[in-house]
Amino acid sequence: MRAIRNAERRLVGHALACPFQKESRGYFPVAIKSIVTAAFVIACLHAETGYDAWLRYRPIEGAAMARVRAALPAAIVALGDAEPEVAARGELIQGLRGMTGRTVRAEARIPRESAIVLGTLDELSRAAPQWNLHAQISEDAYWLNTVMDQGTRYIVVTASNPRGVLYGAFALLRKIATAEFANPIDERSTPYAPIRWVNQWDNLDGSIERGYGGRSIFWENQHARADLARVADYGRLLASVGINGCAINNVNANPRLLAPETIPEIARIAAVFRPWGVRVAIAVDFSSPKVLGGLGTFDPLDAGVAAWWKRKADELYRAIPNLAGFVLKADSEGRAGPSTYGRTHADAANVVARALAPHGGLLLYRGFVYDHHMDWRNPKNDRARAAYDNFHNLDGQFDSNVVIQIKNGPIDFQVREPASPLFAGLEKTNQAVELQITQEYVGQARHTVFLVPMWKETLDFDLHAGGAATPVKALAAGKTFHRPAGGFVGVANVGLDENWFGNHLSQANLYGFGRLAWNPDLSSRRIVEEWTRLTFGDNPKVDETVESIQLGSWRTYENYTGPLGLQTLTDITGNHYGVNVEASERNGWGQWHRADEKGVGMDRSTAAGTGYIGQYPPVVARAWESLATCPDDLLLFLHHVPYTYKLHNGKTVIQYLYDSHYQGAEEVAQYAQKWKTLAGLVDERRCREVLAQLEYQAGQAVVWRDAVTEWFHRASGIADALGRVGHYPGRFEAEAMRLDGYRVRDVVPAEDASGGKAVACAAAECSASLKYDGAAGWYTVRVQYFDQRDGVSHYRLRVAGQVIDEWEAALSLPTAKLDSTSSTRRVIRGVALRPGDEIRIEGRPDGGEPAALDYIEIAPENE
Ligand code: GCW
Repeated sequence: MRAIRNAERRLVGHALACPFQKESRGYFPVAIKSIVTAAFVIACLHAETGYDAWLRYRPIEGAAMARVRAALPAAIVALGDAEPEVAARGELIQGLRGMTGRTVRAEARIPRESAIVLGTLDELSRAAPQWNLHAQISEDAYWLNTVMDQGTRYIVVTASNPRGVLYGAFALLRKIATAEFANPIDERSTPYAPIRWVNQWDNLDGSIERGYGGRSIFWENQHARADLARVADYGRLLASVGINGCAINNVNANPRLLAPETIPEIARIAAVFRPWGVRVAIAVDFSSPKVLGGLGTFDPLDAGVAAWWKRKADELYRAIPNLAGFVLKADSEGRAGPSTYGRTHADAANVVARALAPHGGLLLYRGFVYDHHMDWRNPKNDRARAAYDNFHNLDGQFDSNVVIQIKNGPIDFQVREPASPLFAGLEKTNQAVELQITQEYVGQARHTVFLVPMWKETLDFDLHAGGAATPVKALAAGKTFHRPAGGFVGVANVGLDENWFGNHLSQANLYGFGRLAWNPDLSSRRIVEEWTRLTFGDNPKVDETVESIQLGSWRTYENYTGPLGLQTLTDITGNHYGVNVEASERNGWGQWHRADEKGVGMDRSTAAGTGYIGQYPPVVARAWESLATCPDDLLLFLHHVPYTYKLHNGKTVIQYLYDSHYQGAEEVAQYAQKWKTLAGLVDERRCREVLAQLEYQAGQAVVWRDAVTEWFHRASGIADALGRVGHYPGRFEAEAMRLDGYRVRDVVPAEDASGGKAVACAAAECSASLKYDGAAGWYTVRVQYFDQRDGVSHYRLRVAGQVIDEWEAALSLPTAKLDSTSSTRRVIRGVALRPGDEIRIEGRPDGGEPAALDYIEIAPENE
């Protein structure tokens, strides 16, 4: 019932937002008003904000519509009253209405007419024993089946449990939306792993650690939000791709989460998720028995501590009987852990897991444990070793409801890392792979980076554990060593932004995560094709364009941010967003790339390096130990080589670094160009917003390109064979312009600004100008300026006195400094210039933001 109400609320919501709605009231007599209104309600779904993501249910087109209408029964029945089944019925009614314009009739029992029948196998064998539907269907799997009964045709959606029925309903809707619906149908689908969770790093104050799509949908001012409508809609999105668990608070957990007064609030969230088959999990703080419970200790071997965890788990399960379990980050990045008492991770995990076990709860214990105060001077130190070193020796000591949650790579969600060796290092312990959907190190919400191809490289990577073929996906899912639990965890961090992520194209990562967790054998292309059709419709030009952008976007991002296994060359001690090549060096965080004047890369070999490569099974270790067989993509992650070292592709390392950065920046420029050709084919708002995002990204890619290539040029002293690095035709540095009120400032690090300098306005209004002395013609003018978060400066471009463009620096980028993060580009096309014209930028500061400028670039119109 609640599901149906939700569906109605969504429709009404759209209707209210519809600009045509008002007109319909005025023009039509009452009798036909409701018909007209219904039609407009459907039309109103066209006003797209991105909120519906891939569940838009837009009318299907052409022949497919005729086919679906012909096959579609007029009735639907849900045999059970479990919430997911009721939700499934509501979703089908809503989805079919959107896609076919027809509202199927909800029946209380199987009618004597053709119908869609939803129910578990048990319910079906009671309601329709004559159908003889028997099958071995595992938990959450579904079976879509056409049954003929005395000449009447039924489309049956069944499963062993109500959640499976819901997944079947979503699968049926997806098939219809992607024109893959066949009648009759007989299809079974089984999820690859039981754990298909997302984690949200939401804090109780409503902020989200590494969240780029707005504030928390769960929490506000230390409490669960009063209005949890967004949680219900999130549950629906999760269910549509088969995700069955969600940890609703930050792994850097606030002990208050376990306070008696918070528990009813968790229960409220759990109830909102329940119709969607999403079980709530919570992240807990390991010192809770002491800091919350008032015990003198949180020693995992203390009997009082064990009793405390038990009492707490009992209390939680009384309020939330379907709680999925806990997530625990211990002894990591300053979090409390067993090391305080000289205990092991197994001691810590087991004391908590034993409290959960009687209730069927799982403990997801994070493998992300490392020392962030490592001595960088010691060449043998290596953070990449940490997960394996910390957990491998404990294999076999964890209880059966403990799952070690292992990040895909050994460091931390970098643009490229090898698969963590720990996946092969645990044979008698459950494990799950942790992937990051929120784009912390991959452009946050401002760069389009489709991560499925990256995840697939890890999931499909054969670690040769125990000598056999063992892809990471099989190890993580518990298939290789026949573990009782295992699977996939994605750090999602959706927020209150209308489109959930702050970037429409980023939604594909949540979709892709869910689809991979259900079936990691799906190809990246298949996933992106589904997502694109569902999200943007089935115009071939739109689909082809979106798919090609998405499929290439990870490699493109890698090309301009850190190729050859360098990791993302970002500000690793700061916002993890802008470029800062040296930020990883000379500190204890251990994300070192060891670039100096002679060479670059971490020597992780067994022979001379940190020995990390030796953590892999012999087949992998042998291949990576030798430069001859080490893949180029991981070279600098695994070896230190001179800049002149030749890659397998014949280029030197340094030339490859230059080339890839130029290529990456050029590729993003192409994305923006391609997107422009979709004008009129994609709804206006999303079209505009994606274009703005891609154009911004194109500018940022140039910032990255210039900073990284300049840095390596300076370090290596080796020129770019193509003469691009350090030479920028048509570029005029602001510091070399005639300045009125602007003061020259050094930018740190120097490569974050062209020429290492910028100008900042030290008055109420300032200007920087130059006399143009090139040929007359039409030009594109690019203004590189700084958009900090602490103000909204105003800029104006004048040519020969005439105002050509005006804009505001209002992006709220994550920095208050003049650096690569705030460096932003304004592109002004179609500017007529003659020799002698004055080009003048006027800046008006605001708040802490000094309307700073880096340079302008004048390029022939078509470049
Ligand atoms: O990547 C780091 C992030 C932290 C995060 C941590 C983790 C939640 O920068 O913000 O903390 O990983 O995964 O625990």
